[in-house]
Amino acid sequence: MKQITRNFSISIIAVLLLSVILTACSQEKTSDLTKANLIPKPVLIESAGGFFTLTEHTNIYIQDENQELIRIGQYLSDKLSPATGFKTKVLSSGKKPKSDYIFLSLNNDTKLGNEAYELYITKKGVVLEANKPEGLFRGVQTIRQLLPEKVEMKTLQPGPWEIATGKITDYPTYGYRSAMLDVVRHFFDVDDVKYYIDLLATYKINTLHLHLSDDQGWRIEIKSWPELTKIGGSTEVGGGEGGFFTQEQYKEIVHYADERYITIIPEIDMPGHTNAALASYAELNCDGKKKELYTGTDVGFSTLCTKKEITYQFIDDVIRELSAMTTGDYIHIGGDESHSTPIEDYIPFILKVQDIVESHGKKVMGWDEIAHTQLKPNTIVEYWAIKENALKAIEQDAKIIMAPGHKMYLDMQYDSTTPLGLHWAGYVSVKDAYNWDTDTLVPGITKKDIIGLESPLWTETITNLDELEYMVFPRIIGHAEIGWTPANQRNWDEYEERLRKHTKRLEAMGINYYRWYDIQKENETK
Ligand code: IFG
Repeated sequence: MKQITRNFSISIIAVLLLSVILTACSQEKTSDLTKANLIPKPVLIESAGGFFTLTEHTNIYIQDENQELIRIGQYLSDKLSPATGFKTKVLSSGKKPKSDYIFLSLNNDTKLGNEAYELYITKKGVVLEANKPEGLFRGVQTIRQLLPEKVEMKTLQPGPWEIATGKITDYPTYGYRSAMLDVVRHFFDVDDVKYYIDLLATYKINTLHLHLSDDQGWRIEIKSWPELTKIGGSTEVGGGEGGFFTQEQYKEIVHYADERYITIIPEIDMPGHTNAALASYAELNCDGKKKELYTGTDVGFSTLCTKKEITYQFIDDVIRELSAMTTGDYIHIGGDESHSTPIEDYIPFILKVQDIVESHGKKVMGWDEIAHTQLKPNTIVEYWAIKENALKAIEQDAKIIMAPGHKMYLDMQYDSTTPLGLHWAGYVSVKDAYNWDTDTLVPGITKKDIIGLESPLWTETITNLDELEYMVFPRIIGHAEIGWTPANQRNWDEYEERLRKHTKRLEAMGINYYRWYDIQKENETK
């Protein structure tokens, strides 16, 4: 008898213990939608104080046979199914049922722009409306964040899958919200780039600038100049095997990004940062001799031969082939750190390159140094280091992308103990990356001049996705909020609290993010 009693009491204790653990793990559940932990923070949230519960009976309904909406619905279903186990169907029924629905519809309401969306959540279901499919796709990221963090897990998790009821009206402050990935210093292959694109989409970032050529490598196949990848694509910083995208692979990346309403902007850096091209073709060098391949991390030592006609034939071929594969309007021509190109050669060179880009139906983007040249209309200048260059660009009515190294460069160390990265622009803490405003950072660069911001990750010291995640997260999440949420709705203390809670979602996504708060605790206890 005693044994049965003993077993019974053990099992009671086990059940109690399990229920305590489960309750502790379940994040604080609130029916107050305004308390939802959303990043970027939406413009307007109203709470209705109840819950909608997603179940295996919930389906996604769209208004008609719109292939884009079907694809967006399927994207959401695919994001939900691993953790919920639900096979949420996408049904083009034209109208929503009485309950158990996520309804996607276009409302042709142009007033808030192409990325705006409205979410109406009731106990019966969720309605997501937008002017354009792109807005629906941004709203889908919000739906993901309204569900418990564990929805991002790749393994089956217990429910319930509740979303607080209410209304969200949301739209971005800036139309250009971008990340830049340097696939040259260390090569990141197609799967790596797709993986990063998916993370960027989660935070409503809408552009990925790919840095495809530099001193250490040439990373895009150009059929009319095959040695560029055969020789120029054969190494990287540190002497590794490098790599490159075939034209098919580049098109695959562009398509994958387009399906997430992310525009790819390819960069061919010139006239500086060109050693890989100079090592691939003797005729591109002024002295007619190939350079040696370079696997170090110096900058500013290379230049195309601006005096030779073949240089412009080369550039024309490269831009022609690249433009044909690029769905976006812009080609980035670099133009940075051309310390080996005399300014009197640099200026006419950039002029000619702008004409070449335009002749292939694209517009020009460049680092801030290109402002030394007469800029074509619609040219966009990326402010990264020299504010005087940005001001020169504004004098020419060019638009500015804010990418100041001391705020936006994700290869900057967090502090002096960061094992990866550089610090020529200073240390960039999680707070430094967030706690500033684009429109007031540089006197003379004002809201009317700025079309958005960009978070560059240069990869001299970054060799794989784990290291990329460590340097990029969580700082890029703050950048995403700066690009989306109005400045008067942002402040560091409130954001940091939201970001700390958001780390559970980063962990559910398996992201190797930098745990800044531990450091802060250490500093606080010092
Ligand atoms: N500056 C160079 C990059 C890279 C970077 C590392 C620009 C525009 C320093 N140019 O940033 O090639 O080396 O932080």
